Amino acid sequence: MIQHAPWFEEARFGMFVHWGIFALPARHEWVMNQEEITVEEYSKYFRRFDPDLYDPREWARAAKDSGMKYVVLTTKHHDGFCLWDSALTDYKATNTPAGRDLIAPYVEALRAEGLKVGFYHSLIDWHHPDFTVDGVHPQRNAADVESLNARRDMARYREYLHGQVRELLSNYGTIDYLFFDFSYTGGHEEDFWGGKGRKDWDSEALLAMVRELQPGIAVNDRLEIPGDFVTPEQYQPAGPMMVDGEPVTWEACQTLNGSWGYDRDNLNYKSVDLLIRMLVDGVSKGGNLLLNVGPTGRGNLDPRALASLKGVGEWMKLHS
Ligand code: FUL
Repeated sequence: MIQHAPWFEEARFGMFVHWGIFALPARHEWVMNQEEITVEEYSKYFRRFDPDLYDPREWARAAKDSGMKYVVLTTKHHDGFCLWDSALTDYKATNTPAGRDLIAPYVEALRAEGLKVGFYHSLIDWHHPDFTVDGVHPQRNAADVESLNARRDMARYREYLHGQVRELLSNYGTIDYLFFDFSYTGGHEEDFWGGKGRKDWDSEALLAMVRELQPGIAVNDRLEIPGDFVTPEQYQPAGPMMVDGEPVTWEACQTLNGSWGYDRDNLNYKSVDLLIRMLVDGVSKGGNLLLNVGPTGRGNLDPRALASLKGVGEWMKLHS
């Protein structure tokens, strides 16, 4: 049990929301990376981001009706685009046609429905000019990687990362949950894909700041130092999860169709029956399920996602 956040294991079921300008190409939240799109080319989505159907109260009601107790939204995903009015960048919702901070109404909507408030925050940033180009960067195959990196300084990026986390945990009242994503040195000192991890983020200082600003927050394990819970991704653990022989708090995150961001033409949806089995399976092994939805570029939930949530909700009403 997380001593300072006992609600977490009681909650058992939450909604993950992957939303940002990657919802416009509607292929995958990694589209910038997979298609090696430059910052300049990608900015067309920034210029057109106009979520006229964004109503976080609808998200909150859909989560609540399906039996979920908390929601976790991507404040910034790996593409670097920020949904809130950060003072540290221009690459934010306020400067798109959306023209406003989209995190404030989200937080308010969850509180109104009695749901716990969660943020996802990407450690990786493919937009920031100081984030060095490594083996998993969209510009990894650029002819001039070395000269690109000569001007980049991870120490400056680290300051930006800490500053943005400070904003998010200072300006929106109590935040219950934080999902950092992700480190990829594989825990080794030597470079792994030119990988980034604990040292790049200064994980110890970052986590200490998080704990100071929000003493009751539950934080995940992707800073490459122990957090409050571990995060199996897109698989069901075989049994209760253990680290070094000790049982740990865990939460599996799962997609509806294999993609986290809105993927319009991907029809590979899990059935409601399977989703319920996954929830029961996880809970029977002592874990939580964080089930993902990827709202469209206009901000609404796709009818197929809504139908899945509704189906699980009907079962939850009778059996939870
Ligand atoms: C991964 C990310 O790279 C995915 O895009 C997604 O956010 C998932 C929950 O975590 O590591």
